[in-house]
Amino acid sequence: MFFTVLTIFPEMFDPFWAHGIIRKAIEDQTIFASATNIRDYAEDRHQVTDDRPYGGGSGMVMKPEPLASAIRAATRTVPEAKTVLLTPQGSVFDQSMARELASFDGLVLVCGRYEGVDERVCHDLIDYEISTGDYVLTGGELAAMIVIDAVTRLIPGALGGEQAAEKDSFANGLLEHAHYTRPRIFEGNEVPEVLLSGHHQEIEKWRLESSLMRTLLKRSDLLQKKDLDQQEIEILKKWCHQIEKILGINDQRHKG
Ligand code: 4GY
Repeated sequence: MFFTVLTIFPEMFDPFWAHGIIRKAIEDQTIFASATNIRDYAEDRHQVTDDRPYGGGSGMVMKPEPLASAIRAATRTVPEAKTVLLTPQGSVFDQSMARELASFDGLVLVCGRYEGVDERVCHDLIDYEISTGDYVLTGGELAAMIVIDAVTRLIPGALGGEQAAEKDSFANGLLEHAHYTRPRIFEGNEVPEVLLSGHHQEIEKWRLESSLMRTLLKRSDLLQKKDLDQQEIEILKKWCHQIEKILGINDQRHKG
């Protein structure tokens, strides 16, 4: 996978490329990553990348010519690459979008600054407009890092064998189960007994219940979207039954 970032602050990416899974993926040539300064494509003596908005108003707009030249240069280098603009106006980024982007040979990530990007560049040269969430950043750089990070860990070989991407949160549409490590008792709180038992089947069942419970309590929207399998349905029905029993007992009490 080739990542080409277009930005007026390429140095922001130096520490990002230099740590953890991203660094390892670059070293192993699982990904190829670069950040190019849009300013390098400005033709004027002062290498200006912004201009005043037509129609007036405060703030500046990203000029179309340097940005268009930078995008065309990047796609010439990786002709199969898709172009992505990071903007609050885009489709909200999620794990399924990360999977789709991971299937391409290259991504050109365009980071806007100022008040926005000239609409004609967006329209003619951008394949995907993506938002990482409903908030406004000062530029697209942090959002581009989020997309690169989430996509990289889905590329075969980027994660060590132990931490496969298929096993983790969202791979199955559920939140991750709770995690514990030593010590067995921390500030009076014990690790669930079953995790110390060595019964692998029991542990897997506990983890599925933990996943389902956390998803139900914290993100019931995910549970509504999910195609539940038979085992998951059984667990939810068991809880439902237990809750109905408790409510039944409570009803009896009130009748006296
Ligand atoms: N949210 N998701 C986001 C953003 C900043 C002005 C265009 C977001 O992706 N990007 O807030 N970007 C703006 C700043 C130019 C990008």
